[in-house]
Amino acid sequence: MSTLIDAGRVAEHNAKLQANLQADYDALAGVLARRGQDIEKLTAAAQRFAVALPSWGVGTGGTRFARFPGKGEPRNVFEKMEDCGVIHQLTRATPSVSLHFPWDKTTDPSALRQQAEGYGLGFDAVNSNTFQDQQGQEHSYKYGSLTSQDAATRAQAVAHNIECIELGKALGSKGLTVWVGDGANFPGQHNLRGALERYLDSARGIYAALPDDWQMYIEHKLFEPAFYATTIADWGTSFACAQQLGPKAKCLVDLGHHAPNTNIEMIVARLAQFGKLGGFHFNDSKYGDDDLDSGSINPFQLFLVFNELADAEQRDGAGFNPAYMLDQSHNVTDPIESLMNSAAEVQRAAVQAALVDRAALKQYQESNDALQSAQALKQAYRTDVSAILAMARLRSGGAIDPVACYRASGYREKAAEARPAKAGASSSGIV
Ligand SMILES: [Mn+2]
Repeated sequence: MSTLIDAGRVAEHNAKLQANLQADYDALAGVLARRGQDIEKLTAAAQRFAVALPSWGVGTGGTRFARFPGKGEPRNVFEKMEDCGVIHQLTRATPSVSLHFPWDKTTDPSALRQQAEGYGLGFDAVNSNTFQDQQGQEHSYKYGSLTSQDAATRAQAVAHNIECIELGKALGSKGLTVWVGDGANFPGQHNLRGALERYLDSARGIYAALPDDWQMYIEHKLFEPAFYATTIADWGTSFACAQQLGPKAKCLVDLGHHAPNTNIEMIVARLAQFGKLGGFHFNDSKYGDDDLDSGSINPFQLFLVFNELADAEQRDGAGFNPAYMLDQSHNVTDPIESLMNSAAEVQRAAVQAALVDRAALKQYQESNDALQSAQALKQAYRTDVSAILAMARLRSGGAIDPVACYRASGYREKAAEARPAKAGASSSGIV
């Protein structure tokens, strides 16, 4: 694998930190051993953990008001892959990239695939985009895409999704994520049932084009840009559509796409129970679809989501395999640093969930011991597993402290020189 940051630099960085890490790791191993847990198993599981990077996340995002670009932002999909390559080189937890079309469209998919392989990267689900008009597009999505009142507009949106499948096939992807902003801004603007009927009719056209080993992820979102009634607003609608479409259609849970205080872990449990949990877009939120860094606002919620995933894995075995992806907008940080941190925060929640003593928890639950049930979760959540994450990175060839290593490498400064800002560069930001 070719490395974007000199491998010698990473080794030098690790050499400085390794003795302290070993001491922390040994101390944690002792704590966990007293609880009957083997740290080596947890570290091996952390090494297997993988979350996909969003290609749109390596550029600076923005809000409805402004975007303040950073230096050295990638200007095309190949430069985005370089940044993703750095993130994976240092974290070893992000071996795939989720592309967004047409933003990431290339006329040379084999070159893109080759570049990705060089960095040890593959391609996760591809994303279609019918929430904005593209240059030269015949029919506008101003009043909807898959749900448009106009048959030709719907056909255009279906054709775009099928094109995404074709592009994904050329890259080795196995999934299509479909999110539409379709909906109404005013009561009465849409016939609510009619809009969903049109959505399903269009979605059937996309589903029919899916290869047998592909999945279609239906992403719901409560509101925005439709501020009165989004057609696919909640997990119930997503679930109903996934059931209507067939076994290859599943629900995608974006953590920011719910009303405040929604019990997201319960949604996860429900979807897992009925075999329709397709995957995640991880991020964090305070008020709405804030697209903040994973674990930055409510790390306990992230842990509780992974607690349900650990439970589902125990019940359903290897067949339970939801797709993990990050979906964030980085407005005030270096996107590479945010993505490295976020991958580690999701990985942290997964390791913490693996610490839960499930047999003890079951006993507490069966004896209605509410206090100890909650404590069983809290004990796992309060355990600082940072040494496990760092050891997993070290053993997999990454950096003990990815952000420190990245900053010392001067990668951003070099990128700023090599990538002068270009008008109309490939889009990044909020999805
Ligand atoms: Mn999303």
